[in-house]
Amino acid sequence: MDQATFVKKAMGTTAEAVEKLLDKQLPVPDGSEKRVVEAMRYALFAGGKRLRPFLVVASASLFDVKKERALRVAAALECVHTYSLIHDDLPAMDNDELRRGRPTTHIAYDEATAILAGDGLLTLAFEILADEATHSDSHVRSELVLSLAKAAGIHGMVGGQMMDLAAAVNGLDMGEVTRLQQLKTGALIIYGAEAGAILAKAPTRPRHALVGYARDLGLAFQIVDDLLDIEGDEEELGKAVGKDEDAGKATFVSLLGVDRARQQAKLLSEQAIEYLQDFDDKALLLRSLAEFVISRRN
Ligand code: GRG
Repeated sequence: MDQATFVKKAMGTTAEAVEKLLDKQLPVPDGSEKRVVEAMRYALFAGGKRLRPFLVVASASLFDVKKERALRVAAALECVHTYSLIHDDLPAMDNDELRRGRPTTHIAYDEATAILAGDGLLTLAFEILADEATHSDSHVRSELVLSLAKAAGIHGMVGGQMMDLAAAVNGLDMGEVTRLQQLKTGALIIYGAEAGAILAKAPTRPRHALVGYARDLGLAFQIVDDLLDIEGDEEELGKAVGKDEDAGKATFVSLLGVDRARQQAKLLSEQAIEYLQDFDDKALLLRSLAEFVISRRN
């Protein structure tokens, strides 16, 4: 089996397990809250690569963490990611009508329900993490909660999104685009890789290695996202293309050009792999993921 098939298969297995868990966490109730839960499920079960959950499971597997624990953290992280997509697609933000190959949540439902569905997913994530089933040690649970709150919050994804909104007005240079992306997309990706180490109460050295790996992986992922916005296929991607250029946004590709951006993504992927040298064969999944991220078509 070649490496791309291997990693895609492993990602599929994780996606299935995470979806099964989320399905159990989110039964549709009878009362007036039924609509918001349906909207949450609509956004969650629309496919998606489940890259962030895979990072949690793959990083946890380095330390022989119990699979059920890793899957709960993976599910929580996917809830936060899906909330961010729902809110990002709203008319007040990116105003998108297509996501994961189908109408965005505010189109399929309505804006108020989409806002609530995002809020519901964000809070559900912390409910899952804080539950004893995630880890018997309350210090570990509290670290999982704290780190995710930081990654998703004002010094992470929300801060990055705010920078992005302001950037449409001010324009950005290379350093600023890097910082924006590290916050907006990078912070959750870093959390995914670090979560395995948190669950395992791993020492500083492997933990730092995972953070370094994920920082480079996140940037490579973002550069490829920028490239796909120019070269990708709307049907394959399941979302609109050409949005960055139309909005006059500074991206890695607008600043570096297509060829240098692609070279940079390759370099970052190789650099990410370098961080894994202490982990030997156990890190095969993470190494393959770094290669997959730069070859992906969606
Ligand atoms: C609304 C607080 C708030 C934040 C939104 C992540 C984000 C911030 C917006 C998403 C917009 C976007 C297209 C960002 C570029 C990279 C990215 C996060 C792409 C979507 O993630 P994938 O490719 O999506 O992992 P799937 O659908 O596969 O899960």
